Amino acid sequence: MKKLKFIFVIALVIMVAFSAGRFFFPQKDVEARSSGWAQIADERGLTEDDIRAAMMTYTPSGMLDQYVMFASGGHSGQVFAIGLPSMRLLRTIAVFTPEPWQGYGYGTGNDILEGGNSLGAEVMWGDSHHPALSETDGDYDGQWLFIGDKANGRVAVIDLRDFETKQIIDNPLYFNDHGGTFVTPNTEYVIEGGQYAQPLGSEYAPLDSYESEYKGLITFWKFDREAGRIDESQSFAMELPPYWQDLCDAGKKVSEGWVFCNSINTELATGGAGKGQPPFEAGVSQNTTDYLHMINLKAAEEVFKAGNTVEVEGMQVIPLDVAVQNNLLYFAPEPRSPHGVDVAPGGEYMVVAGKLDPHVTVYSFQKVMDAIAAGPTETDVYGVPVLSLESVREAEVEVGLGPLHTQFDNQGYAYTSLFLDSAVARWSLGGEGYRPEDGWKLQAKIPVQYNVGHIAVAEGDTVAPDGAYLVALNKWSIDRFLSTGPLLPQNLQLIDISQGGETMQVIYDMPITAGEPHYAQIIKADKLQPWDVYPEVGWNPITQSVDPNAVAPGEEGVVRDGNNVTVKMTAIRSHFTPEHVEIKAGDHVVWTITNMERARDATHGFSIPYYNINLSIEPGETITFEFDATKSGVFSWYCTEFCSALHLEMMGYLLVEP
Ligand code: K7E
Ligand code: CUA
Repeated sequence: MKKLKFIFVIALVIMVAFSAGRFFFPQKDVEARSSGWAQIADERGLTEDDIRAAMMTYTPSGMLDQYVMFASGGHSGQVFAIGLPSMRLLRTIAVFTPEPWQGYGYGTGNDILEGGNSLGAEVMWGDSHHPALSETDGDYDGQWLFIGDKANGRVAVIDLRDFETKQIIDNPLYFNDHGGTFVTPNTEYVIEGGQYAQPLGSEYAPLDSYESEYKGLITFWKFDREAGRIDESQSFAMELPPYWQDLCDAGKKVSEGWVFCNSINTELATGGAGKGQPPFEAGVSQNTTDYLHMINLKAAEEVFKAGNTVEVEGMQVIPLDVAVQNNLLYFAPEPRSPHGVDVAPGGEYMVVAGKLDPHVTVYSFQKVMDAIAAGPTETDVYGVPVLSLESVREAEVEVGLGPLHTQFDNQGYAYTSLFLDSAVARWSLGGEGYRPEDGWKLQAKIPVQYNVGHIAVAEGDTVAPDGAYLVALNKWSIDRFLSTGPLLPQNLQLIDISQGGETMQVIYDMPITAGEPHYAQIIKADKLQPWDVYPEVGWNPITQSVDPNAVAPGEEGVVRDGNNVTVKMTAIRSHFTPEHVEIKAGDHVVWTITNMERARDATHGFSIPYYNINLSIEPGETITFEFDATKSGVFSWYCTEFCSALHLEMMGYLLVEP
């Protein structure tokens, strides 16, 4: 049936092309061209599905993509901006790791990277995990992007006007995180859930004191939109039992004001294989259920504002007993070793998938509220009230092996990644406003290659998902690409989910040579309004305003004050002014360069050997860098971007006299 339909469509396309061609061109040309398509398909062994996939993704030169996907760069520490449906990599956004092309960390970006020093120690990489686009009324607004660093417990803020990182915040309480970042529906807070329990701050405590001295954690970073920065003074954390809080999601619409996190290791396992203890992987998986955490953020904010906190390493922390007394925290059992919790578009349902359970479990927010009102009758060992699973469960849907993460579309379907099956399951939400006619039921499954972790649907975690496309972020690619030795690329697969029912099709495989891709979010391209060039000449991208030290034409030169030398320089095709900078060994140099260009894409680079200076100065941008002239000699600088025909001549000499 599908085949017939396809042949019909192709025939129609050829007929239309043919008759149009007859009108415009001599008949012979059209015949040659139409037979050319079929011949190419034949020669390359392309199936009908392949041709359909090509037609859906092929993006001719000059045609722009419909969506932008912001994908975590894993332990590259960066974020990738990828166009959909072409799957073309548009930009690497430098975040936790220096990035040479953008000059990030080689004269610029250093302050931002240093802001992320971990308790004062220099950390020059990150394991970027979950990107979160800023939201207004639960919908992406295209203004800001946040991402967490699991390896070092940090959070970064990216401005989508110039796709550049503006802030890295180190959580002084914890050395790692996983449940970050997620935002509340109006981006009041950036949520950073913890992961591996530890004593708060940099304290030491032996593992046999785990139950009392090790703590779980969630941090609510207050985002100041006006300043474009996280405001640490308005941020707070909440102590949790030392389970391993894993992934979080903010409530939305009916559940706005609440935050949900899954957890593992309610067993309180501390490892110790070889010392008579079960190894971690067994110790952490003994219980048949762990605890879904439900946090009343609105009420927690009140407790924080009332000063009912303790200070640890400069952070305000709501202690666990205060959280319990103030009804800020509730638990409900969740099936074995869950990985994440995802809130449905209307906020009525929270979906949890247990890695060791073939079902997804759907919790009803209304039932949670009812169970809380009825008064929980049980607590966990730390005194946190536990709601019974029966009282809050809405549905259970068998989806397959190793279910992990869930996303939603605009047709009332949910999609869950199946790690062990290497597949994505589509299932219907049986609730009102979704697909009550279908009930809570598995609808279709599509194999992916291979070992899928997160999935991302276009705007699939907002209050108004687009559907259309799903990207599977696969950890293994095995046989999908030419071999690159024992280390293979990861595989992002684009899936067409527009047709509903049982139909889904993989339409593109994108190898990505950075691992491992964790989460991604996909935003409609027209919601992004990046600048073409910086708004005014002399712009400082850190302050997003004109820099008082910007250099105007005619102001260039070298000024000495004792051992302090100030260099003021302009750059415009194909010339740096001044061309010579003559200083003395031992000088401290503060050097400002303003790119005078107003033309789009007219970026100049700037590099000084030995001193590790390497800049990218975009049109209108002003950059200031400093160094101590510790070595005398002759250092030629040059523009590293091939900006014009006379680009090779865009150079100069730094002469450091002994
Ligand atoms: Cu890899 Cu969200 Cu850290 Cu799941 S995460 S797969
Ligand atoms: Cu400027 Cu090359």
